[in-house]
Amino acid sequence: MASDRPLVIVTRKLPDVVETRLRELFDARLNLEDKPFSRDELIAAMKEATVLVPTVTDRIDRAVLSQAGPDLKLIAQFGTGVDNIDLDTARNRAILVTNTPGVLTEDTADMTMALILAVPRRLTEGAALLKSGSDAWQGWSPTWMLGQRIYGKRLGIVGMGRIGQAVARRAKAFGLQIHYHNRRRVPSDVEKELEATYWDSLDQMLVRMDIISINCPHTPATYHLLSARRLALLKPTAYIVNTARGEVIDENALARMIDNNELAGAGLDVFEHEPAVNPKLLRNDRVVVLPHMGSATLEGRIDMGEKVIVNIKTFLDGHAPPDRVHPAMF
Ligand code: 8YV
Repeated sequence: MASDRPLVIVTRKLPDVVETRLRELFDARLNLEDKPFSRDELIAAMKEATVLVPTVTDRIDRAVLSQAGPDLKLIAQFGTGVDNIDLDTARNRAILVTNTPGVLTEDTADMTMALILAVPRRLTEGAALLKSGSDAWQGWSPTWMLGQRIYGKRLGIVGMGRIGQAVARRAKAFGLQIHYHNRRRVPSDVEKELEATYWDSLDQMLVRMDIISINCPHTPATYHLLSARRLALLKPTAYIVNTARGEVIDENALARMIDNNELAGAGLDVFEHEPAVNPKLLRNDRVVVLPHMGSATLEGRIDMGEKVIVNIKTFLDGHAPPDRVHPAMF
């Protein structure tokens, strides 16, 4: 017998406690196997569901949205970034989109800071060498495995939203001098707290920095914001860290420049064509790569699930869900 509760289709496996609550509240169709939906499966889900709970791995473009069924009223994204969803088409079809901002700020900032530390100090290189079991380590040497000092360097943050500010707070404690570029200048009390220097010209900031951290969303305006031309503005001793979205950097140009010693290295948690990673980046010891783990803590994923549930519940109860996404926000 069909349920009289609204059908909520979840595209990926979520933490048990989140799935249990979804089942308690809604007619929730879960993906216990965590097998990513094919495009056809996604379209089939959109035809049937009242609420879809997708993630970054579901590409909900105009063609997919155009096949949504009449019941589909809400896309409650499990994640903060919504660049996988065509927001304009969703709005034109009167489908509301929500996301999960705020709850993954600290985890993502921690991972960003970890990469800022790991790349100049050659952390993964040293760890991998020892674990390889080889006899490559003949004991301590004064000139071996030297990296670059972090303390006192200049960090340029591209995108000074919640995550950018959380990165700045951490970086300041490590003795980095904070600079940032953002569409809007942040309030002066925030600038003061972070002792942050604002650059309205991204180019002008790039030429002066020792480390760049990408913390802006991926939108049409930020696609390849770090283009080959802009990457060439960086000092050859500069490092670049990206925990935002791969599309913000021209990945091919980045890989080529690190290989050619035109840049010192990179720490990357995200990639332009995930899950594919440019083989040049994988091969290069001066590049630390992580498989999109920025928000990957159990607590974070449960908090994200809780946000999804609140968004769905308030919406189905006839209220405005707290985390509505408007195309103009991005
Ligand atoms: C998420 C993220 O894990 O929330 C985001 O925007 O990039 C990740 O940390 C993923 O996107 C979930 O959909």
